[in-house]
Amino acid sequence: MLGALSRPTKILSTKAGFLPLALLLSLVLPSVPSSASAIEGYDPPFPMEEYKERRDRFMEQIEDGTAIILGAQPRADYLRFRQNNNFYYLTGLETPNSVLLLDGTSGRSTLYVPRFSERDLRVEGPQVQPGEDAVEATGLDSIRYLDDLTTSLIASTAFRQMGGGTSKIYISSFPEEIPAGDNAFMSFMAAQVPWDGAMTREATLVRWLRDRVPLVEVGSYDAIIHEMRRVKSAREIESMRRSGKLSAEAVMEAIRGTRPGRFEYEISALAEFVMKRGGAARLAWDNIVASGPNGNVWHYFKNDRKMENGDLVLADIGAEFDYYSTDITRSWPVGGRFTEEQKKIYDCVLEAHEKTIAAVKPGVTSADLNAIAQRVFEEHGFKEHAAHGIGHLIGLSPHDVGSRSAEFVPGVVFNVEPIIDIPEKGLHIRLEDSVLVTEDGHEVLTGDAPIDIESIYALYDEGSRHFEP
Ligand SMILES: [Mn+2]
Repeated sequence: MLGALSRPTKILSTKAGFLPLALLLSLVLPSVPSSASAIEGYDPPFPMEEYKERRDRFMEQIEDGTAIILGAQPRADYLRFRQNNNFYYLTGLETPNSVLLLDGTSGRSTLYVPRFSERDLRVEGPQVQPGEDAVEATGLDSIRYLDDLTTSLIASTAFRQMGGGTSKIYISSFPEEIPAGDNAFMSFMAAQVPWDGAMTREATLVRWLRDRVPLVEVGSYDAIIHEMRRVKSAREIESMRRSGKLSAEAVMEAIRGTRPGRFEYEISALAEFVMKRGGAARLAWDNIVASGPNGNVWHYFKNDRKMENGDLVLADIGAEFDYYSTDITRSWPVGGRFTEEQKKIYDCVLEAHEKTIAAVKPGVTSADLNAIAQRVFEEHGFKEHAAHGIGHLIGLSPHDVGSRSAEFVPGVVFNVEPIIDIPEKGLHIRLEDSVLVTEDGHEVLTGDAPIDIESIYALYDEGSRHFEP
C-alpha cells in the first residue's frame, strides 16, 4: 500500500524538477526557425557533432582505406525497425537499407539511401532523402541514392589502383557484431546444417567487388569500432544511466508483484510496463523470469510457469533507451522469505557481487574481477556450482563488443553477474548490475534496486498495486 502511494509521487517530483528549467530555456532562447538538426526522418538521440567526431576518429584509423558500413534491412515481421549498431553509432540514422561510405583519404562521409515512393513515405513515415537540408542536418558530406553506390565503389577502388595507389576496403567481419563467444556458438550451430550457411551481406559484397576489381584489398574495421564503442562518451553514459534507472525500477516492481500462484508472465508484463511507461523504446532482450527449476535454464524465455511457495524466482531484464541497454538481475523467494539453504547461497552470491563491484576501477580487467568472485565461491564451498565467467561488456548491444581482456578505462561499462547454479536441487541465484568505470572507481548504473535481503523482503511486503490484494 505504501509503495503504491510513494511511486507516483516520485515520478511527479522528478518532472517538477525539470519543468522550471525547460520553461526558463523557452523564455531565454530566441525562437530559432527549426533548422540544423530538424528534418523529417532524422531524429538521433545526440547532436550531430557527436556522430561527426566519431566518424572523424574512425577515418583517422583506416588511413587511406575506404570503409563500407551496411545499415540494417527493413523488417518483414512488423516489429519496430532497429538500425545496425555500428551504422547507428556512426550516423544516428534509422533509414532502412542505407549504406555509409567513409573515405579515409579525403575524410569524407557519404550516405547512400534507397529511393522511397510517395506511397512508402506515407505508409512507413518520413525518411532521409538526398538534399541540402539533409546534408546540413546530419553533418554528412554528401547524401546520394543507393543506385549510385556501385559506381562510387568502383571509383574508389579500380581508379585508385590505376593511379598506382592502394585500394583497401574495410568491411565488418562480424556483421551482427556478435561478441566472440556468442559468435563461436552460433557458428557451431550453423555448421551442423551446412546448406543453411548463407553468406553474410558483407561477404557477398566482397565477392561482387572482387569480380570487378580483382586486386582489391579487403580488411575488417571491427577492431577499430569495437574499441571506440567499448569506451562510452558522456552522452552515451547519460543514456545508459536512464536505462539503468528504468531497469532497476522494473525489477523492484517485479519483486513487489510476486506471490505464490501467480505466473512468471505476469511478472514479466509488470516489468515491461514499468520500462516502457518510463520511455524505453524496447526491451533490451525478451524478459527472463525464471522460477523454480527454470532458473537453471540460463536464457529461459517461456515465462509460463505458475510460481509456487518455496521457489526462488529471478528476473534478468533490461530497458533499451536511445539504443543503449543496461542489464540487471535480482533473485528472490516466491513466498517472500528465503529458506536457510537458499539464504546460504544468496549470501555467498551477494558477497561475490559486492566484492567484485568494489574492485571496479581503471586498470582492472574482467579476469581480476573473476578471480575475486571465484575466491568467494571457494571460501563458501560453492566452487563447483559457480559460473566460470564474471560478466560482459554492455552498451548498444546487451553483450557488447570490445576486448574482453583489455584493462578498464573510464567510460567502460561492465556487467557483473556472479551465479551459483545447482540443477540437481533446482536452485539458481544470479545477482547482476551494470557498472560504469569512472576516473576514481565506479558507478552502479542499475544501483537503485536494492540487493540486501532485508530490503528485498521490504519490497516484497509492499506488494504491487497492479494486482488485487
Ligand atoms: Mn548479463
